Amino acid sequence: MATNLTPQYHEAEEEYKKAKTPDEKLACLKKMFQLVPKHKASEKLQADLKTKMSELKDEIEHAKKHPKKVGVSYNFPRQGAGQYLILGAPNAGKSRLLTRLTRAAPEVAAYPFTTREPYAGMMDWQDVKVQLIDTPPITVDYMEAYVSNLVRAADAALLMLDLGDDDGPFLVETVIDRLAQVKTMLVGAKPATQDDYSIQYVRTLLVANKIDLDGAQDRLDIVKEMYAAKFPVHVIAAEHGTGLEDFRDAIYQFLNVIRVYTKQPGKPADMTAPFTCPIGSTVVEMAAHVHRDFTDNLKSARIWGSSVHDGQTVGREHVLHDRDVVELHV
Ligand SMILES: Nc1nc2c(ncn2[C@@H]2O[C@H](COP(=O)(O)OP(=O)(O)OP(=O)(O)O)[C@@H](O)[C@H]2O)c(=O)[nH]1
Ligand SMILES: [Mg+2]
Repeated sequence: MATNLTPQYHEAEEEYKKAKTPDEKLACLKKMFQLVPKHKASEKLQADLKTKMSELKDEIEHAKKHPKKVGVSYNFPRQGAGQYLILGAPNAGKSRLLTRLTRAAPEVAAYPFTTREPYAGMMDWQDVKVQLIDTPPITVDYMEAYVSNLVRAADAALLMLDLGDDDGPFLVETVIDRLAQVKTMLVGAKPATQDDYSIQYVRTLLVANKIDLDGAQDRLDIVKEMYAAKFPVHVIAAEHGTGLEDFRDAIYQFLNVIRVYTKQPGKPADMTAPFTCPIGSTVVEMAAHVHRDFTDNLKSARIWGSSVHDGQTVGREHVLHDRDVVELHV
């Protein structure tokens, strides 16, 4: 027996085929169901449409109860002499610190969970720059999934502690624990040997902030007792700039890098833009930063600096010092 479907039904069916979301599909199916002539010959079609509508309703309900987690990720290519992540509990002053040390302007506010996304800035130190990245806070219940990846990729971390809050020292412990759960260990110094290579150790300075507030000195005593053996502790008041100049030095020094300036034969050195490389780097290791080809082609170098006679010729394996001027020869 013929079902005799109307052109309107076929139109609705075409719409259904083009529909993208479950809600759109359901709307089309309802329309189709209304347009099906209700007689014996169309019973099977009516039953099919009902089944499809019921399945879609289930799908929509399920999606409402279990929203898909949209994974956010951030990627900050390292810039300057090194990259630090600023970490800590809510309201510790992470964003304020970034505004004091760089020209970045993240929101700073007197309530927790102000920062929702990472925010990068460049800190000047003498003739180099250090990259600092502010992050959303970490608590027992809250840590953005991408934060641990950022920490693992960074050269080091600044762990901020609020000396204005009795819980400050303990909230920092939570931050350390949360990261440790995902095999990201904040440490003052990396262990000499490592058995478990899935663990990433990240060298960290503990930053005791808000020393200007009442009771901060007493809390600092507790902080030192809890953490001084584990991390270098720096005391500041980011809001007022207290201790920031020494802290700026400490941030650079902790990277353990040296500056090296390059010069072309017969020309003065470019003293404006040093290369930075790890303390203990050799001439050839440094040259690889300048250009990959030097790794194979470099024959020797002439050096001007504190540890050599001016213009002394050295081999590829000569160890460099901070502020050396290097002329590379192929
Ligand atoms: N008294 C005092 N207040 C400070 C100091 N540093 C920051 N604050 C204040 O502390 C509050 C929180 O500062 P933020 O920099 O927004 O803190 P945060 O750690 O980024 O906070 P979240 O983004 O929520 O994690 C603001 O009201 C700041 O002005 C300080 O050294 N002393
Ligand atoms: Mg913030």
